[in-house]
Amino acid sequence: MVSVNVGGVTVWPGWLSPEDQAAMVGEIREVVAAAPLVTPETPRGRKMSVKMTAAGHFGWISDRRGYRYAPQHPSGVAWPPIPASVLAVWRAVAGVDRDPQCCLVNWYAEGARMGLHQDRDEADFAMPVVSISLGDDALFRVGGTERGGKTQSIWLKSGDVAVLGGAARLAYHGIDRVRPGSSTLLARGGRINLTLRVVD
Ligand code: MD3
Ligand code: FE
Repeated sequence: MVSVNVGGVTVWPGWLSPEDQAAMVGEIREVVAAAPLVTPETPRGRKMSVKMTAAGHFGWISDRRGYRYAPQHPSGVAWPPIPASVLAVWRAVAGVDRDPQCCLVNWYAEGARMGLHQDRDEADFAMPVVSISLGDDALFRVGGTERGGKTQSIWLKSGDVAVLGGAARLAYHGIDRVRPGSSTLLARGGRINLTLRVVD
């Protein structure tokens, strides 16, 4: 298996076989059945284009009161457990002795995007973030640790795993666009991104 380094981010193209991807999507559908996707609202009242839910001890939520990690889905139910197949990816690539406490599920329909941001709501930036891409290709952009710096772009494809650690942990990053029809994994199209994190 050969990795690619983009702006300090390590990407493992095709880490998951098509069979493993299909099985993982089945497990994520169970997560979504227990903890339905929500359209997060920013504290300023704008709706995000990505729908979200989570598994694990914490989920990341955003609403008019602000954004934060929370131990429950907005409906009040506990987040379902992180699927075993997802946990296995973390244990293979994260290189740390802790397990993730959050598996954030980002669901991109056609036209959804995620603006450049830093992930800094976690307590320990020595802990990496691991990302798993499923479904349609996405144009991922990563820059430096300061807003407005140079950026690099790479297409993330279904089955790719990215490890965001070291200096890249606080890099600005986002998803510019998703390429409709580029994968047959999801019957109705779109993209799922899973991010695994240690939170506290
Ligand atoms: C680089 N998600 O959930 S995953 C997010 O594809 C998020 O849904 C994107 O950014 C997505 O916060 C990108 C790749 C990723 C995740 C975390 C990072 C890249 C990162 C943290 C630091 C640097
Ligand atoms: Fe992020």
